[in-house]
Amino acid sequence: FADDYFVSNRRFPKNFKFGTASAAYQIEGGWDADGKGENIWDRSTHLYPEKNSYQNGDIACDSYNKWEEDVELLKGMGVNTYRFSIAWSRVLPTGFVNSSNPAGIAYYKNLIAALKANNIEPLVTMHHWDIPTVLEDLGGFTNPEMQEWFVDYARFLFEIYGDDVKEWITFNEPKQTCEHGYGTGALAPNIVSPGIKDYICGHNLIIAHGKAYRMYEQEFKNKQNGRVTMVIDSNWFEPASDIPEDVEAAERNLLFTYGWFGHPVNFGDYPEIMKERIASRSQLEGFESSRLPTFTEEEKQIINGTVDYMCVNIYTSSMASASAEPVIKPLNPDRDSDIGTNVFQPDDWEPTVTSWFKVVPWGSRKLVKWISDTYGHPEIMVTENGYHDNGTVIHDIDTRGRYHKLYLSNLQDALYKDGVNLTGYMAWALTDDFEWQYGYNIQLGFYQVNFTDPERPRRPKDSSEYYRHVVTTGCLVPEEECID
Ligand code: PNW
Repeated sequence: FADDYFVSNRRFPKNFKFGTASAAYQIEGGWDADGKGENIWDRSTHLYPEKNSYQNGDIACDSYNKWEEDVELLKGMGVNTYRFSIAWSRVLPTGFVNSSNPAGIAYYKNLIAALKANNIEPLVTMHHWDIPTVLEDLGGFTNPEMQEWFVDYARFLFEIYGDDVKEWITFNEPKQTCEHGYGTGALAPNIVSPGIKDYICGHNLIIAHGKAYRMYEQEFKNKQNGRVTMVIDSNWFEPASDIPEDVEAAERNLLFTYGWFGHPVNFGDYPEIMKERIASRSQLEGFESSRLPTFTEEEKQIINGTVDYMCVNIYTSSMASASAEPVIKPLNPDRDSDIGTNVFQPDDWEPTVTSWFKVVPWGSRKLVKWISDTYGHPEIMVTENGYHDNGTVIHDIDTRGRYHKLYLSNLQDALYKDGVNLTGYMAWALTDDFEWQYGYNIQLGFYQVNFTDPERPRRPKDSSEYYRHVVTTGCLVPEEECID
């Protein structure tokens, strides 16, 4: 992007939700502390260290012990919202509701109370990739029973925390959970079954979400008055040219990515193009029925309209162009062939340390505009956005600081110029953390953590100052240049 891009000097609305986001496995540590059960990330990092950069989250940022310090950092930063996740196996060690763990329950009770005492609203994710291994051994998201196990877990959370938590997220990034947990195998539980188990996972997860939403509606909504939603991640896909085939290729990628989950929870079914293409390729591959499962009429009713507002995690963008129909490989289906387009990132887009991650601020504006247009102008929250480096850079104003500035400026244009009802922005992340398969080699925090020091000290990076300025003033530029 051009360096002369004009950074907006307008102020974000007074009630805009600014915060940071995190996930239990990435920060807590205490993997077997005080009765916590094993989850699929504990198992993956212990049994398959080679799949996880030979590192693990056994201690991570030690936020299980240092949560008060983290709340102090949040308070110092001036955020009004904190997004975090509950480790299912910390509160329910086996995953089933008959196994509850008082120490785990107390941990989140205390955290929530401390946040609220500091006027920081908790935005709570129920599942950020870490299901208890007992449930995984029963098939995890490939077992339809998972729908009911999740509903039971959700009810347990609403009962315990629902008087204090008013903003609930059922699932974080089901695309990652299913595509990489059960398709490519890059993420725990590291199951390799592309084009089959990834879709089965998505199917059960969507119904689990829908059932949990309905249960909240029926059993809690009128006394607790909270909101329930799902977080969906997607790249923006830019057509490689303006020929109709490339425009269609880009749209098709958005539908197979954001729409895979966004359509069912808004409209009650998968996008037509997904159903058509997977069914027709499945048939050519010799399957009796589509590899993409079908919702029953009853399931459609359950899932239709089950997000109180929409969420998106944004990191980067890609270009898409039309391609010849990928060859039929009956024994090796995969999601990319189901999409059937070329996807790439041009060499002249600004790189980061991560191969798939180029800095594309304008893509964030287009993505939230697409979500707004596609789903009837709902309220939208950006629930993650952040910049990868190798974690050694303290003076990160021109990298991470600039990244947040440019993405926020584009998002603000979506709000003020495109009429997108954007109400919040959660930066990933407050502190450096365990970055899944990359271990500690990639980092996104406003605070550096020394992972070789048993005390896990936090040290501010320069970007923390910038983000403090943004959230406390609502301005992306110096306050004196900001207009109201
Ligand atoms: C997010 N992609 O995952 C996760 O929600 C976080 O837990 C994670 O730490 C964060 O990204 C930072 O990397 C993603 O391939 C993983 O586009 C991959 C993609 C996007 C998001």
